[in-house]
Amino acid sequence: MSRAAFPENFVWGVSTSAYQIEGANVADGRGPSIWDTFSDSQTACDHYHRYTEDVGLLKDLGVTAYRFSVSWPRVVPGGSGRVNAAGLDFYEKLVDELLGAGITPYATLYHWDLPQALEDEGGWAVRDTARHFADYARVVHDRLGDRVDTWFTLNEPWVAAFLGYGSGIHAPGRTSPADAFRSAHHLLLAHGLATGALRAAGASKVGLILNFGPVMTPGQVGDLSMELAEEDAEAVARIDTLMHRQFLEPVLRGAYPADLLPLVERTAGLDHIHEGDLADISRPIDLLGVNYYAPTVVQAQPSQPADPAYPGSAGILFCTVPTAVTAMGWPIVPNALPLLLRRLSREYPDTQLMITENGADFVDVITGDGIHDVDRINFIEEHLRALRVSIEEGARVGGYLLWSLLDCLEWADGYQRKFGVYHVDFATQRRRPKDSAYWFRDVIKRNGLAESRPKRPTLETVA
Ligand code: GBH
Repeated sequence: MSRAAFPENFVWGVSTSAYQIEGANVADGRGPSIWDTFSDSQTACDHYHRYTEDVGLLKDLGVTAYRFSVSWPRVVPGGSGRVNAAGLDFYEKLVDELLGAGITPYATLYHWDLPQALEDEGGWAVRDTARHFADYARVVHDRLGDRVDTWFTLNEPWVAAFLGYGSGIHAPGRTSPADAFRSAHHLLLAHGLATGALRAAGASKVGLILNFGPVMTPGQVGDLSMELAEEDAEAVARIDTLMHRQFLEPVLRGAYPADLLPLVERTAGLDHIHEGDLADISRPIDLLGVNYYAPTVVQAQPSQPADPAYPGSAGILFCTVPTAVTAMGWPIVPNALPLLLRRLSREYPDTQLMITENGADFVDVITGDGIHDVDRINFIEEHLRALRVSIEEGARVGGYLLWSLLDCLEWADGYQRKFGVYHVDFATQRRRPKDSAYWFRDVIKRNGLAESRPKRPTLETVA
């Protein structure tokens, strides 16, 4: 394998999610979701009506896989009970279109769009939601299981629990630290019960996707090997437990981390964790999806109150660092990716990994001759180089799915965030490839990067 090539059969793809692209939120019997309530129903990219065109874009890119999410309220409008056949029809047509184009569909069953009817009964803070999710998983598998092999139960349960019920910056916008911890447990239980239901129905591959923001101090952003003072090491460990180990350990080792339980008990009690739950939660999975965008930068600061997205984080300051950032303000640290993959490979050596999201929001330069996004290209290129190093070191990473195919609806941030390799004009819904789309297509075609990095044009090379 050359310095820039990727392994044979490496999966190249892109990811999207239902609420961020579909629109058509009242079409064909879809029920309301918590995001319709939180931020008014949106047209997004109108993908529901333009999916054939969008599969055409995937074909142009040459991807081998496409990860999309199924909208729970489209399939089960009330969250439980009556199934909306028209909702399933849409995903069946999408999957058939993908298969016809030679693209492997990866279905995510939950990317944050909880049916509003279930939120009205307590949402993820109540246990029944987990059971309803497993029933819904079964319904989707019954229709698509003969054509979809790879299933992801949840996307980023940390975000759903702690931004939805802790800080309230995401739907349903609740701000209860106790409910955030309860939601985290019920999301894990939902994953476990759905995994059981999918297996019983004969699903071939089941996975879970977590968000990873490797935790480090400002000093470590510049020098990853830097030694930490004891209080900073404790701050890093506590945030790592809340954000990562709270999910990794129950799923992959069948137990909550010992340092998490006192934080949960103090905030929410432990009554919501029933005997037998961890056996359900730790059913074997085939694949851990890794979403990586940026590190989480913290340091000890005794006077600091807890951040509502991290209940139990009193005494820890979340820092900004003077490194290059994306338009979201997220620090660009490609070297954190090998660090993360090394850690996952060491701690969970039997787990197969896939990068299920990586990408960046930047301001695109639109001129008469195209949409120029050299910053996005550089971001992806640097992360792919880092990933290539990890694979060489032995990390079991089977693929890379870029976020995202289209500029789309960035949750609470709306439409001004641009993560797509295709530009979308939301007034006309016209899609146009950015430079990064052509660049990514070439990476896929070559199964790797060019040996030398394309230089930015300088005055001399232009002249
Ligand atoms: C992904 O989440 C989503 O899966 C996807 O839908 C979304 O469009 C994409 O990222 C781009 O944002 O400041 O406390 O929130 C990424 C979620 C965002 C979680 C950054 C951690 C920083 C901590 N991550 N966040 S906080």
